[in-house]
Amino acid sequence: MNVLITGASAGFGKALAERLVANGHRVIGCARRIDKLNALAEILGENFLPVMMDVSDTDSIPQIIADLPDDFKHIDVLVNNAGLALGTEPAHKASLDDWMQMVDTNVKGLMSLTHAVLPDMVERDSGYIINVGSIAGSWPYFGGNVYGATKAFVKQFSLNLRADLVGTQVRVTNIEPGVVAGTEFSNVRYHGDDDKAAKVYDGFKTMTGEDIGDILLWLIESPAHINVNRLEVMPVAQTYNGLTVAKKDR
Ligand code: NDP
Ligand code: 8X3
Repeated sequence: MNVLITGASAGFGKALAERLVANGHRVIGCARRIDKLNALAEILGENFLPVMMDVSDTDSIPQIIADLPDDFKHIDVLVNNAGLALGTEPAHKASLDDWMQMVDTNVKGLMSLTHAVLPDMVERDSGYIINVGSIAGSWPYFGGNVYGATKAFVKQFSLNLRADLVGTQVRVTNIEPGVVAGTEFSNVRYHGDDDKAAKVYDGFKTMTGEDIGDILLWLIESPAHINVNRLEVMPVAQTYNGLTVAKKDR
């Protein structure tokens, strides 16, 4: 299969690329840091095609897809994984630039890739779009504001794609992970503050990028007649909390 992964230079995307190539698939690995992708290509060989792409530069995407070499042109699976959280401040203290970057990447980038790739899948009556959402798209938490809202968009967009694709063989999944350590996610969220980033994972067993890579591989290799609509996954240590009441003595 030909699998296009956005955000293949780190984290989940990189873990998935490694697994797919090991299983004989071809991967188009996209990200902004082409040096990281080239280093991965050195290891993974000719079945990994590094492609420089900024998903938030939405005007550039159709041409990048049109320019793919013949062997990689037909995309069987699109993994919309590129994304980021910026900041954990409450809304009244958050940076508007951070908010905009999250929307441009997590929402507009994902929409643009889907728009560029989906018509060919429908034409061939075959294909699979996997969107990487988050538990933050369903469960509000302090400081989650726009990040959670972008992932709520990703969830509902995924479900609405399922509705539009009725009668076709094209599949859509929204995977919604909870806390995953060992990727660059928290470091990006805390704008490079390694100490704050590390504290998020103190004192409990998290999931890892490799765990998510395994789950994504399983989805991609699952039988073509099964559609996993949504898949929420958390470390056992993470679970739901009740609603908060602000008491007067606080
Ligand atoms: P990482 O920060 O490790 O990886 C993010 C990837 O996205 C990088 O490859 C980065 O590449 C790429 N990326 C970011 N912005 C852009 C852009 N504008 N254009 C192209 N690529 C971009 O994070 P994770 O692997 O942990 O996260 C992957 C996805 O999973 C994200 O959508 C995240 O929201 C989601 N998620 C993460 C969780 C976690 O706890 N880690 C939990 C739930 C969901 P580059 O910088 O080279 O462009
Ligand atoms: C990231 C996971 O728990 O920080 O999407 O929202 S969490």
